[in-house]
Amino acid sequence: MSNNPREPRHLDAVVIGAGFGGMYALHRLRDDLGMDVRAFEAGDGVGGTWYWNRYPGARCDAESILYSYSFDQDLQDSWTWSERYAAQPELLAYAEHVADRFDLRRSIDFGTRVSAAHYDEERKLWRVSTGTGTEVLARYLVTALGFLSASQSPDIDGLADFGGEVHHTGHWPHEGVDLDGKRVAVIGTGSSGIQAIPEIARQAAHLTVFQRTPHFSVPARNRPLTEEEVARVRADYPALRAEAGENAAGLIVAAAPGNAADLSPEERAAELQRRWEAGGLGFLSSFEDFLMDEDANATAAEFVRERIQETVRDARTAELLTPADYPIGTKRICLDTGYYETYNRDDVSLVSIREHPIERVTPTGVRVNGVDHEVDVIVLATGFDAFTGPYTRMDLRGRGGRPISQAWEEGPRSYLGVAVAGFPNMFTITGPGSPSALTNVLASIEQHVDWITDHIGYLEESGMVAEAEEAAQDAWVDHVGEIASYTLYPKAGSWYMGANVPGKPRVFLPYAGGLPLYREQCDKVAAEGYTGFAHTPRECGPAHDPVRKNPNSSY
Ligand code: FAD
Ligand code: NA7
Repeated sequence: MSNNPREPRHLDAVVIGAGFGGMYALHRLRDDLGMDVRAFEAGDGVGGTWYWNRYPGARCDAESILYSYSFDQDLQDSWTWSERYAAQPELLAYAEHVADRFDLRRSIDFGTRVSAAHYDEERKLWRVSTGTGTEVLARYLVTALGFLSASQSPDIDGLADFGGEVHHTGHWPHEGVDLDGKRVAVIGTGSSGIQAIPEIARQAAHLTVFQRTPHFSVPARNRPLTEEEVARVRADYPALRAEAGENAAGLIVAAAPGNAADLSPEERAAELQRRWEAGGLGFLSSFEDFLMDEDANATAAEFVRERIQETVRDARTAELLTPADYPIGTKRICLDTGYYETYNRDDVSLVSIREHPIERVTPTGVRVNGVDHEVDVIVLATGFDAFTGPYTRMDLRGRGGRPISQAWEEGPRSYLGVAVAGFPNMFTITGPGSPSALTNVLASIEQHVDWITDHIGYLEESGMVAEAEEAAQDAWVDHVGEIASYTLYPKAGSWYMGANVPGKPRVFLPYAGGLPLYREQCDKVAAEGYTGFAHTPRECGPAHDPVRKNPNSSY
């Protein structure tokens, strides 16, 4: 450590974010590698997504028994999920339980947003600055920023001058919002809107939904887990995790009976009906080629369209709610509880803003096509600047002071979704080019963090600095694009494609090859000595701390 009093504190590693990704990274680096690690978290608590997204109806749509950590058997055995899909308070309580159990909070600065992280090329250290004035130096920068943490608010004239309350689902007030007897507008009908709308309708005097694009939604069929189910899961947990580990999405779903064309029309209908009744993301596995073949996909899309028409009584509303111009599943499929039924209520109206976008927000409401819809509260369920937003909103600079926004000008570039050329010793959890968004994200997080921890352990032992090579990165970006091109995903204007953010390059952001294939490739890279990474000597001088095996250190 330097004797210079103005020299910032030296750490081995900085983790940014204390969601499920950052919490696990902190635990592995601090407690398994014995590194001096500090995590910085903008929120005042752990949990990330489940700390911020407290809107009515917020819950996971990967089943809780799998949407949870698997790395610690005792943790697994000590937690009992109450429902098939846990609601936000239970997910947050789980994150807090994990933080307590592994004593994570002592290594986290809460309420501390990282404003800048610059790589000091000469010293081979990351200089990290926060909004609270802290500055530290660290050998490793581990970004656990979340790929859905940068909320996206629409640029609508007059919104700032609205006289009532405006809340984004991704920043829901912790004390809740009293919607009783209020006239409420919800703008946006993606997963968050579709979860919130039935709940808000129950509370509000009147709900007006402003819809730009109808999304496909499948019943969640959420329910409490029975004691027998919990006991069965507990007895079989390792086997269940192993089974999920072989699934492309890290989930347990019944295998598809084949490609759609292999089945008769009756068999196709029966398969879709069975999965519709079972509820959940397994609907996407009705056919092996569900997300690859237009005809297969169209069969499933038509099935859902029929269910919408059947459920929604008003013909015009049903028509507006029926997606028509993109394949099902290529915008993130939504799971709902009574979403379509909600439009049968007299106190709920739907306004399409497809042909006539919102003209402006007035002090008392929302104007569309010359009609003023008077409301007291506006809920923005308008999503996130996915994957890249959390990076580009921070002053993140690699070698030569190059900002990440410049490196990613034409779309993000990464090697394996965990490293970026020009950003040595920076490791990204669920970064662009990783499977994350197309999987049970907890499974992806565990894979990423374990792989990154192994790599950092290797660098510590060998005294090296790692940087993704441009050629390896180019090949990975091509591979991500090629795999996406075999699917129907690029056919929708989705956040997977960056299409929800004006001016954002249209690039398919996650890796669509599935978690097992991804894991295989990462393992191969590691087994072969981290191919695709340039490893250069750290040349540790007096100003560069060697690893201090001090798991208890904090400052
Ligand atoms: P996050 O939970 O997003 O945590 C990132 C943290 O980093 C945040 O707390 C943020 O405050 C912090 N941060 C970001 N930038 C900075 C900075 N500059 N300085 C300091 N702190 C910073 N995934 C599933 O698999 N299944 C689901 O059912 C599911 N449902 C979801 C529902 C919603 C409404 C949303 C928004 C996401 C959902 N996801 C789901 C995805 C979810 O984001 C991941 O499952 C997971 O929680 C991500 O964990 P994370 O730690 O990577 O990121
Ligand atoms: P999504 O899925 O991006 O949905 C956002 C919704 O908001 C969607 O219907 C958008 O319409 C709509 N939107 C976005 N911007 C505007 C503007 N400017 N005007 C009108 N409507 C707009 O975000 P969610 O929060 O629902 O879900 C994100 C993920 O979190 C989800 O996939 C799960 O993985 C969890 P569009 O479809 O773009 O026309």
